[in-house]
Amino acid sequence: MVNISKKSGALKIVVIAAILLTAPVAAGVLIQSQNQSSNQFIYQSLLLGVYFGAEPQNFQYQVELAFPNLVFDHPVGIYHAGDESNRLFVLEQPGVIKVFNNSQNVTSAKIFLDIRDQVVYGGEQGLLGLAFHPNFTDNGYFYVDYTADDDGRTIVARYTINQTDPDQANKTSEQNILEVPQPYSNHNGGQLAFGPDGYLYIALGDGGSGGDPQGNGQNLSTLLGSILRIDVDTATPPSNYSIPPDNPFVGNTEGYKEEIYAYGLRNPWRFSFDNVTGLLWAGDVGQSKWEEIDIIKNGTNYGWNIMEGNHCYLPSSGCNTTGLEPPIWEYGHDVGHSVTGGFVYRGPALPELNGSYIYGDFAYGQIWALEYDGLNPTNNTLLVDTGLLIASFGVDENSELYIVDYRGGIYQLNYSPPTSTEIFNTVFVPVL
Ligand SMILES: [Ca+2]
Ligand SMILES: [Ca+2]
Repeated sequence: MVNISKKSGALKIVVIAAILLTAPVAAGVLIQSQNQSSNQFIYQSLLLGVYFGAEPQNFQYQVELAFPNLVFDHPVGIYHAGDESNRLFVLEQPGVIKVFNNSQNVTSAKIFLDIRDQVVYGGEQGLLGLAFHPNFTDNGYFYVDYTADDDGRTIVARYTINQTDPDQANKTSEQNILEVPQPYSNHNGGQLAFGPDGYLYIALGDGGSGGDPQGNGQNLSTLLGSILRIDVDTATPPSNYSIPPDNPFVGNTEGYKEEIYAYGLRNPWRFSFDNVTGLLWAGDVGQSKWEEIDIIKNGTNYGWNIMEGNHCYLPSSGCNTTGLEPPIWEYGHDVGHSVTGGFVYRGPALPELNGSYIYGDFAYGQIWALEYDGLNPTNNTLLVDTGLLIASFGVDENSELYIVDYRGGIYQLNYSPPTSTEIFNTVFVPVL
């Protein structure tokens, strides 16, 4: 936290001058862009405006352990089942799903599924994704994405809940939906989610190594480097799924994979649907310079490995960008090293973040709020620099947001009003 009262005399004069010059403008812009008018928010914006020239950081947010008694083994995801049971499910990368009641004072989590004997774990391999069927309450189906222990291929499989114990999955119920050979151990994607259309979306990275040596990102004849969309409620034998009729390459004669929904992706690490707009948001991890946020649309090419973010990658200059969709936001490796896609915030606890896309950096631990509507200038705000290894974000049945720290804890964002000291410094310093 930067506090004006801690600054040296000379710097203090500069800061005060900056305050006098920029505070009203900055505050006005922020208020307009947020379209909010509560006294609290105006006041928060004034604080932001005051500090805009000195420290571009919203110091009022912090993270705290959401379930202080629970520690997980390399967690990479948190989910709810959509069954109004108020349970949360945490994905442990070695191959375990834990379940617990969504209560701050919960003291233990149960093992919901343990497939460690089928999963190869380490680096970017392991149990990487979980999605509950939209009709889970009726059919007990859920889907996982993991790296197989025998050859490192990606498996997307369906499991069924134990009929007599809702906190137990039936391990022998596994039905493989999709298997994808992996040429290298990294860039496996892994996110699964059902869209508002009822179809299952699956993230696959470019296969791995560095720089996409096989050119999988731009190759429509491989499932790698893509977000897939399949219909798991209708099977077209021998597949255990069918192709949605409006998938972009349905019925093509070029040998393109009909499962592909969007492509040109390097390693989409966490995507999510905004449950208000239905938009699909993804973080795509960069190669060596640029991390990016994309809004994923049907049939669209996100550029890898021709481009990394908004920049030519191969070739390194003068690349042909025709037909390539740029990210809606990017940041360089001077800021962070590995984006973790999050969620458009729709929870009740932090209404000032409603509609902002909350995402982070795995390596450096920042959490940002990105405001994007395709019309107005995109606004990216650092909420908090956590020091966590942000493996994932997740939401509960109330759309409240959680942050998964790879070292074991589940965190949530909270907001603390400015202290009286901050009020004094912020409001009265300019008139001294
Ligand atoms: Ca791989
Ligand atoms: Ca891209």
